[in-house]
Amino acid sequence: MQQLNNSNSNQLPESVIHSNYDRNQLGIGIVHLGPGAFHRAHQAVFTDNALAYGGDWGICGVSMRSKGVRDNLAEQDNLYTLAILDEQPAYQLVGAIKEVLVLGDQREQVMQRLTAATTHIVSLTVTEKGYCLNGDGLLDRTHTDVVHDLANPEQPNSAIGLLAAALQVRFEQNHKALTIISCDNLADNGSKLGKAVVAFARELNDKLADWIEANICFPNTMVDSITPATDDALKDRVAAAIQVNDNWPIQREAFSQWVIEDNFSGPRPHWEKVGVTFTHDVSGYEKAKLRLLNGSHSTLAYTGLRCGFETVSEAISHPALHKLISSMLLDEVKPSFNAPIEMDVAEYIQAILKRYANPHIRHLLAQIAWDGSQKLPFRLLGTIKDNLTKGNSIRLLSTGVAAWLHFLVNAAHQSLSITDPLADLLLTTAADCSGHDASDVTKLLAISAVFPAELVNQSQFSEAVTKAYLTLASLNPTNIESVLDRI
Ligand code: CS2
Repeated sequence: MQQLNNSNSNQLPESVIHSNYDRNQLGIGIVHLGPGAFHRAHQAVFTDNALAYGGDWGICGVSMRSKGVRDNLAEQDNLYTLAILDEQPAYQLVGAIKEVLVLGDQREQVMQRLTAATTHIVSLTVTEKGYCLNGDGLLDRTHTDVVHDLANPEQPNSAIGLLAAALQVRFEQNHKALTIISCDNLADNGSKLGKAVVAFARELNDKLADWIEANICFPNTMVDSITPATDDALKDRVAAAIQVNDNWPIQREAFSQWVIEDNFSGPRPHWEKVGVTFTHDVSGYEKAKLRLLNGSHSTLAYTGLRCGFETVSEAISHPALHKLISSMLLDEVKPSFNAPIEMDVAEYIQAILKRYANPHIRHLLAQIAWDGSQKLPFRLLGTIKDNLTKGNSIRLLSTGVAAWLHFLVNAAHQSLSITDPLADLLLTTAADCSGHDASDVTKLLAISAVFPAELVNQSQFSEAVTKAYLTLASLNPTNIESVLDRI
């Protein structure tokens, strides 16, 4: 079977969707840090669709460390297939990514792209841990990468250091400003990114920090589309559908939403013509998504794994887990924030539960379970904090926290590795836990990098997590209904 490439990309089956633009004439206007599956399923697809309305908005992807995306896409002229797996499956050829570089191998080319006058946007999907933030959401100056980059500002390893280095060159050469767009799941993502870059720059050069503050926009955004990791089954399915080999197709649900604060330093693609929402206040959309979708995703991941399920659709199909998640969303998360006036939150919750039940998407709970120390503060702890302030219930929210604690203790006892930047600290602490004592909770809530002292010191919180932890201690695939009914 032929390899997908420029020459055969216009001979694919008629059913394959593709956006109408001349890719050969397409210039690069966007640099994206972290061209992983979510970027390629979400922002790159919105951009590919917007290219039909003109503009040199080709994307240069920059992998901070791994070479896989670059090396696999290089064999196919950086083309790839998006498989939309829903009631009506569809396949789209995506050509917006024109180039993929690896920072460690191609630092000079990366800097050339970042400092080019034709680059108007830098966007990021580097996951929560890529921002090098502390528990207060500010730049963590003790972070290994930050320490390295401040000592070696021209050889940065972190996204923050790389952005500062690129802005330094643009500042010195008096280049036009650009817009830096965070597309990661953290609250106030753009504001936090901007503050971190300015704080980093100020350590090196006050004038640069002042210039960034005055000229560079960091719009907040909300991003949403369920995008499971690529597996061999997807590769086989795509090869059969498009009749050429694609080294790295991407899969996602039909639902895809992007809300961007209308705050740009310069030009941007015609994203508004392809369904992107521009607003002056992203916060309502962001809280709705982070708290309702991501908060329930993490809760379902840790409870579902303990119940012996592998995927989101399997777990949400169990009546007791469906009841836990829907009650948590309706009774505890919904009252925790002010949704955008146009949003029907009850309808949004039902849509989330339907999305989770999508039988065409195989979304692994183990993938969602990654990086809990970076996710729970935005997904559950912020909601708990607000509910405590308002005097609202935190019983079900605390169940998600308690389920994560059991996930850690189970991993430690089974000598399993976990994907989390704080893995060593988490597993060392968890190894000292029995799995069924209240003292476990005291030990794990003492991890201040995750649990702020002002939250832990509120007895309602520690008592609710302890109660849920002790109830979940006996949870297993044979007693799901009886145990969860006691929550
Ligand atoms: C998931 C998210 O892996 C996870 O943590 O909760 O990737 C989720 O699928 C996306 O935010 C959906 O938009």
